[in-house]
Amino acid sequence: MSNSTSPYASQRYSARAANFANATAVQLLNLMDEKKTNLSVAVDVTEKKDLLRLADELGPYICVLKTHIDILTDFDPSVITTLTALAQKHNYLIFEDRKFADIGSTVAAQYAHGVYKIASWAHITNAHPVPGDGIVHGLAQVGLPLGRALLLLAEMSSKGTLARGEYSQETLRMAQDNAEFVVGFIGQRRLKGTESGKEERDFLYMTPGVSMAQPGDALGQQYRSPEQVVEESECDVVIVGRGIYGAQDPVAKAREYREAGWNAYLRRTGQTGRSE
Ligand code: S5P
Repeated sequence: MSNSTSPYASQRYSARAANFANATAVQLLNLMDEKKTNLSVAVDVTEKKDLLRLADELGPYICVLKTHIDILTDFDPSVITTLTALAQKHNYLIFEDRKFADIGSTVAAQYAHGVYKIASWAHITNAHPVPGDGIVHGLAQVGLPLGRALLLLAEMSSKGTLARGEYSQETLRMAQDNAEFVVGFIGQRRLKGTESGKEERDFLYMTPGVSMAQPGDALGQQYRSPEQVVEESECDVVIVGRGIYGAQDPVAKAREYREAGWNAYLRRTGQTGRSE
């Protein structure tokens, strides 16, 4: 087992479900152990046929499908109907990576309305904490009655990010104060609850910036391995984009990332030894 900084990092996902009041978080933690996967694929493609094909092909290997629905050039509401059916077929959750960042009243409207009506289909979405608690309250007004969950961006994977230090600690405080709806973070490492002066509680950490092949891209993205993310940094869900959908054989790559992420989790939780 690793030198755990958090009491939750050594627990199994399904055991941690009891730490959450939010039904979406409970569903996710349980399905991860059931399906034996902590892999999320970021399917950043611009045509609906590619999105839907990958969602179907990769579905058996993932716990979360991460979308940027607004990059589709040919979006129409049937995309949502099909995505929702695929999520049910393969038992994964949909995370729309919308990165809300405005005042509460505006984000509530952006979440509920517009072309995409994100709250009506995305189990999980995310927000930058930069506006203050109002952004969480605005999104919660729309999302909580629907049983949705929110992640806050505590840290980013990109070079030069301003989301660090005190900003990240304040993000943790904001989550602790709104834990019914905020189930976790987009971040690069598990933050210590005590660093914010509040009682330690369990949160989910989903981590992008993962590649087993590249150190980064030309636009500031920085990559780490699934082992670094899950074992060293004690994060829970590994998010992989181009490393999977950009490969010649996305299914084969998804299997590789799934295995790497899952084995790292087994070691972290003491279910297998380091030599295996
Ligand atoms: O800090 C972040 C947060 C996010 S959500 N860094 C990121 O890269 N992301 C997202 O993760 C990004 O928008 C993209 O969808 C995915 C990473 O894609 P990749 O192709 O670099 O693996």
